[in-house]
Amino acid sequence: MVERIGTSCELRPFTSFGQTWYDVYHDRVGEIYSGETYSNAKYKAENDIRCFEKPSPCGNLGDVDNDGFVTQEDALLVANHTVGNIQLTPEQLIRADVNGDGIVSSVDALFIAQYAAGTRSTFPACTSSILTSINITPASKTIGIDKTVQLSAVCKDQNNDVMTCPTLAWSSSNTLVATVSSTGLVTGLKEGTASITASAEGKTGTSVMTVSTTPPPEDKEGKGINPLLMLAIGVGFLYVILKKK
Ligand SMILES: [Ca+2]
Ligand SMILES: [Ca+2]
Repeated sequence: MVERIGTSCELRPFTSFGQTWYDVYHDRVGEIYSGETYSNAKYKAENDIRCFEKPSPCGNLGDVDNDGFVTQEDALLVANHTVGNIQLTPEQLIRADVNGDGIVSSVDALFIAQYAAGTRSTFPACTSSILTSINITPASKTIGIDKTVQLSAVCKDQNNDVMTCPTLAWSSSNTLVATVSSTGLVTGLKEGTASITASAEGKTGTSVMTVSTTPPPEDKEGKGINPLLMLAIGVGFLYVILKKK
């Protein structure tokens, strides 16, 4: 069986001596001498070829060293961390917690090793959405004093898919200028600018509020009076006035 996993390796078959053989190319290093251990086997029999370097099943989870692939090197980093040989950075710790239990342990090292070896197809943490971004709309707005505007948030997960936002904490950078309620309703108080922030799970989104005594007119689309109607009313008035004379 020929096994090709991920996008970093390519098998190029050719026929020789009446049999199919394969060259193995790696997109980072070109042609490699490949077998299960990447050594001493430029031409391997079909049932020996494996190409086991592959990207993370979700986001960059498991890719502890952030080189684009989940390999045994990543598992080794986690293993060394759990026994105290090295200290992973906060970013590496996030990528290393592949079972999503909030701690980096030998279980994570095992799961990464299994994924890199092809005996595991995904990580437990991939199935749960991890908040990665909060986007607030409108991103900026000018409002009048004592006027309000309702902000809304769109949250996305590690796959850049929209997810249900966790409970957001709303805050204003200048509560003298504008306040914000727990549901994102902003009230202008005095002239100035305030950044309104929604945050959850270490992620934030912001919207810039400008409070002005002369805010731009509200969008009256759909509510405006048709000019032709205005004209008709004017003509009607004139008719009534003329008729009275
Ligand atoms: Ca890696
Ligand atoms: Ca873990």
